[in-house]
Amino acid sequence: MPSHAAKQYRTLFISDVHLGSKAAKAEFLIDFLRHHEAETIFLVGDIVDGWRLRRSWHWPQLHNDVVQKLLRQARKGTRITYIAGNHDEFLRMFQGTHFGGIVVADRAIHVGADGKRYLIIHGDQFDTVVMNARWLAYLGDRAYELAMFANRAVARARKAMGLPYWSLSSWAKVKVKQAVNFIGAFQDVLTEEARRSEVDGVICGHIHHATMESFGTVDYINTGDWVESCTAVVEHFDGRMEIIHWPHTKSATPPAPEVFVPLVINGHLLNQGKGRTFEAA
Ligand SMILES: [Mn+2]
Repeated sequence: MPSHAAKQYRTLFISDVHLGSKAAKAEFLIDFLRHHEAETIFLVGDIVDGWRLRRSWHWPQLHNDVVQKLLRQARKGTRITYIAGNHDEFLRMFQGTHFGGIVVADRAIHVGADGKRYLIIHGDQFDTVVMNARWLAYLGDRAYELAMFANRAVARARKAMGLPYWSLSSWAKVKVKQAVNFIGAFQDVLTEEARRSEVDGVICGHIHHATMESFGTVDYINTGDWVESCTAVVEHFDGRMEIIHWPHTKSATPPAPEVFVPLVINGHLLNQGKGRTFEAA
């Protein structure tokens, strides 16, 4: 049923929902989709978290509702392209196929209303650690837990020996700095790929960091995520791109207790969770 409340856009770009993980803010995304409709939707990867699903099955009705809402929009004529990410890379086997009107692809070119051409890609393809040593990413979670555990033990030992407290914050600062450097490196490589593809911009996800920047002649746009920040990118009918930060509305019932999904790439923790709790494997 078309909603009167929905704002109309030319295109919506959404990524990193991680359905199948407890951290997915499915309810907020459904609310967002209720308020934002478009002729074309690009799902820019990691919509379904196959890694989490393999480790522990978590598929509540709300996650189904997201899928159903998208399928319904496809039936109503919205063009939907599902770009595979690293967490839903099983889809890469189905490139070019359709399911329920949704086209699966590894990458796509989108032509904006203003004629600008964008490469749409998740972005993990350029992360050699994720591609070649997937176990390192798994290990990343555990390594972080271990580091925190070790820090507490060290703090206790130092206290017992009458030594001043060694703060984790300096260590954390270095980590954050590395994460910022990583974001820069990610932007560089994606921007370079856009240049190679002879397009005017790149729209990607993967690092859960929504931003819109210009690097020389190339626009770098990251859609963010629906695990923590609840962000999406919209294209207006004149081709203007905009990041929408969807507020966690009061009408929505409180989300399930926050489960922090650490995003570890190249050994760097990229996202800083609020409730730092870890899901049992
Ligand atoms: Mn990803």
